[in-house]
Amino acid sequence: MNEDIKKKAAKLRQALHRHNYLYYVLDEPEISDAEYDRLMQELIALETAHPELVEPDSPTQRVGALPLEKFETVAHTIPMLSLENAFGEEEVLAFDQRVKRFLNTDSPLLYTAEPKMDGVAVELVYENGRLVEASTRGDGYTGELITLNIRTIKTVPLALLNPVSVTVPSRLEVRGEVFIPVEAFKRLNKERLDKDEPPFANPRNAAAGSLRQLDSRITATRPLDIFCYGVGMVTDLEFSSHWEILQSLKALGFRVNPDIKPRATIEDILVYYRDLLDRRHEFPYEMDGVVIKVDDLALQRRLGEKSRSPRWALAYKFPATQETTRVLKIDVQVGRTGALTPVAHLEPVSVGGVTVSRATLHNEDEIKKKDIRIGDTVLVQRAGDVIPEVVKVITTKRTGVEQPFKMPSTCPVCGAKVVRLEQEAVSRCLNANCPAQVKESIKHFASKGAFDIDGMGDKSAGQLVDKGLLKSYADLFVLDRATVAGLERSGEKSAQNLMEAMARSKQISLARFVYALGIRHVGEHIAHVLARTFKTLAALMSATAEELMAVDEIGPQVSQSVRAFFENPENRRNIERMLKAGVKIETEGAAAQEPLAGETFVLTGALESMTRAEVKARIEALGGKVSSSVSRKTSYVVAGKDPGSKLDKAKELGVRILDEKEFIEMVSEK
Ligand code: JCF
Repeated sequence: MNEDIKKKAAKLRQALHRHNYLYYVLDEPEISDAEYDRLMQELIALETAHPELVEPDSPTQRVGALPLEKFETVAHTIPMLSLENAFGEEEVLAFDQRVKRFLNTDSPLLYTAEPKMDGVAVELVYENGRLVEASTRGDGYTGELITLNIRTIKTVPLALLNPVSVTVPSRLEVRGEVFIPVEAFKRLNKERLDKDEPPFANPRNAAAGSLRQLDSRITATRPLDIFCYGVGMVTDLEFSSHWEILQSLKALGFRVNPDIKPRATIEDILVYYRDLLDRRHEFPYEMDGVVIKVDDLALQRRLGEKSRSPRWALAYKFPATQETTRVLKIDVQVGRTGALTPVAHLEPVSVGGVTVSRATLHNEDEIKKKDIRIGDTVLVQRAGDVIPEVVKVITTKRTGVEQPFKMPSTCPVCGAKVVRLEQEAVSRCLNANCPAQVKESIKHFASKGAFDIDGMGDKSAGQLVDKGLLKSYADLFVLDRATVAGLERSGEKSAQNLMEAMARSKQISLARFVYALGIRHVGEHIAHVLARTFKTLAALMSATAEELMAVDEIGPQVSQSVRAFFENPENRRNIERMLKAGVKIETEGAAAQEPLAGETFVLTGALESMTRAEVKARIEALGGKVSSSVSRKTSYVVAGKDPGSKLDKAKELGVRILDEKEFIEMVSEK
């Protein structure tokens, strides 16, 4: 192999590692996205031409690899101990006293404290500056090897940064906590709900589940992040304090929590704790307490460990968001799709400052698995924005009078027969006219991403259905003002507002309209895809299963569900009635606003007037798609300065090539 090519690849890898760090860890990029992409493309081209150059720590290898059969286990060189917990200031002050007594000193000690992350503890092993192994904490002594999954996390360095101040150690074990930031968690769960997948109960479960994937390509799609907080075995480096370790980790390219309190007295740490407790919801990540560590490593060594935890550290936990209470009764709610969800009514209890009187029990199997009975004393928890849930039954509190729950065989709302399909965990009421389903489908129809009718929530929809004034969402637009004004707790003014909101909502994009219909498996995203592809309602309604399946991202399940919906005569009638009542689907408007709908662009080289991110956003705003590789399906290749191999490929396949001027013209005149 040509030495120059080898050197060139190494240089590219190093540059990409650095820019990845500047972008993801520091959020301070030094080069444009276009430039970054150019470097990446260059490396991909080199590695494609010389596959023997590919190394596991190459920046090109973050996309995930083929699935494993199972995880191997690995022993930690130095055990990953857990932390002793404290739940009040007295316990923290007692810890400080204990440490001083142990060290036989009266002088104040300095502690470094950090938010305690509620995620998954991992260890990353670097040999000669490269990530070679990553594992979970496991039982503290052996963990599972999850190297492929860890590699997909953008904020984990695949190779150490090499600033002059820090030597590259031949072996470096770094410890940290993998987590999912709060906003990313909400987005992830929303996407899952849209796809009819069960949401994660909390960010911790989501992070753990994502790391436990045998298929790292799935992990690669999850918004995982990491904060590193310590080291295991380290060669060639000397540290004298915990704070210094954190600084060195930062210098080596690791992400270290920016909200750490360095070297403070125990009193100041208590102030820090109170402040974090007050402001915990302002942070982009969830924390469940504060970790307090003796800063001086010489003192840490003298203190040593007890069997399970170090004597030099303490986890001062936030007040529990789990409490025990009693299940008073279990009833069943009927959702928009007829799914029956058992809900526990609880003796009200304050969980982390919020009163909880109900908890979802998910479905029948979940109740069986946890063996939850009416009258049971249970542990309930509330995590973030999530609906409270029952963690487990305190079986020692059983008296023998507790009653097991049985799923009703008829719908508690309409009395229709309840059916549980074989492959499904849920039982359903199959009566499409069931008032509960109608209420929920109207609420969905009026919700933000759909018709966005302010004022058509629980109360109004509930009353209108109960009074027999609405039998489906299609009746909404024929409501008159007098009827609306006649609702309880609805004066003239709010009736007027609701009528105006409905009138305003009648002008609607095809994507919102399709989402509003409440077709199973069609969430906001899929509705957009369908609208973009078929452009008119008529075209979508008459699309065959094959035509639907041919669309990127649409599989047999969605295709079938869409077909079934539009084949149902009642649904077709409802749509007709809405159109008659003045609902205007902005078919042409949408087409005019999305002139690039159906077109796929590939970018290569840098534009002078726009960054790559801007180009992408502009194309997508106009309804087009950006793809990373050129194929016969590519509509245009946009070639800037220093284009890469994609330009050659485009020429080879006869794909239309736009230069910067042509591209700007295309996206600005419209
Ligand atoms: O954030 C955490 N969950 C966390 C756990 C932070 C730390 O600094 C830790 C830890 C577990 C053990 N430090 C040790 C020694």
